[in-house]
Amino acid sequence: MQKKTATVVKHTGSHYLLSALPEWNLFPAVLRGRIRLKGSTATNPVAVGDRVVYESETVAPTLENPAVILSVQERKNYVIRKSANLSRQAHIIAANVDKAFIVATLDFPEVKLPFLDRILVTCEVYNVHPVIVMNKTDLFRTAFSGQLEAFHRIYEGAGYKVLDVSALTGEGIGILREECRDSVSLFSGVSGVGKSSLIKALDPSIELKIGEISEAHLQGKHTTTFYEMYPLATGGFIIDTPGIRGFGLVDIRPEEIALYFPEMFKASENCRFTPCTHTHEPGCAVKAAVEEGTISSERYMSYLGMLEEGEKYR
Ligand SMILES: Nc1nc2c(ncn2[C@@H]2O[C@H](COP(=O)(O)OP(=O)(O)OP(=O)(O)O)[C@@H](O)[C@H]2O)c(=O)[nH]1
Ligand SMILES: [Mg+2]
Ligand SMILES: [Zn+2]
Repeated sequence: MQKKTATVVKHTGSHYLLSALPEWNLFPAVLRGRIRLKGSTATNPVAVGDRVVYESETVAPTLENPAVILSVQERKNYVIRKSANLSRQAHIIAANVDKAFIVATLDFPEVKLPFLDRILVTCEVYNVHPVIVMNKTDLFRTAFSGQLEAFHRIYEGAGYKVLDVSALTGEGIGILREECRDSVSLFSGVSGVGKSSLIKALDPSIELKIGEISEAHLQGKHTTTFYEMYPLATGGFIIDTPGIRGFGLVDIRPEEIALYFPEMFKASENCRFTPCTHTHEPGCAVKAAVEEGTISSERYMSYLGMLEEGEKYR
């Protein structure tokens, strides 16, 4: 039997689908026995985006005679989340991604900045380049123009790229498509922001389910239930994900949190004390920047929230 490598493009619960990227030729595979990753508390040892070594009795494995995954190759990076803050178990969302598009909408569902900031911190911790995608601009261009501007000010001020797009009208889709070319990117965000709709807009030939927004709660209905990679006709691979519910931080100590707010990390060079928690210390350059308005108070509040929570759950 020959050993070969391929990338995991989907995990359905009972089996995995693999393809030898950049080729797109899917075949099923299973885990034989237990693959344990050293020091990992993850509930899933193998995630979408993982490169795995497998063996197969046939050239074209089938569900009756699937390939067998033997090991997972070292990851370039990965994105992980805890299901809840008190939970010890963590779930690897995806591995080996070049970019993460963090999709948000001003409303339907309303973006919660502390939640968005958690996702951004997680990207920074795991070395994944985040790009913020503000979807449904067709609804906000006029009605929410002040909020849209404020959002840009906060996140561009923090050093992030913010793309305004609409899966409905096609605004910004060409730019997003260029951003996806030549890379493996992850689409993340809460349910109902339009992750699947955007993927469909990027490549209408991709078959995926799109949900509705519940009238009662103005939230999504968790339509996408699996992590799945798709090839884009114009180049690049994208991973659609189920909407994130809770997002506990993993592997990060309270005193490290500020390192992952790029604008605070930069300003902290001028704090009088090292380490500085940027809360009560005299001569704190971060607090000074917040007062001057060069660091947004929203981002600072998110930071304080994470700090407090981090201390509570130690
Ligand atoms: N007005 C407007 N509606 C949109 C846009 N993009 C998506 N929607 C709608 O938002 C709803 C949710 O879209 P989905 O693509 O299923 O959202 P999702 O983020 O994939 O949601 P989950 O799979 O549940 O995580 C659907 O009713 C879409 O038609 C947009 O650009 N403008
Ligand atoms: Mg979806
Ligand atoms: Zn400080």
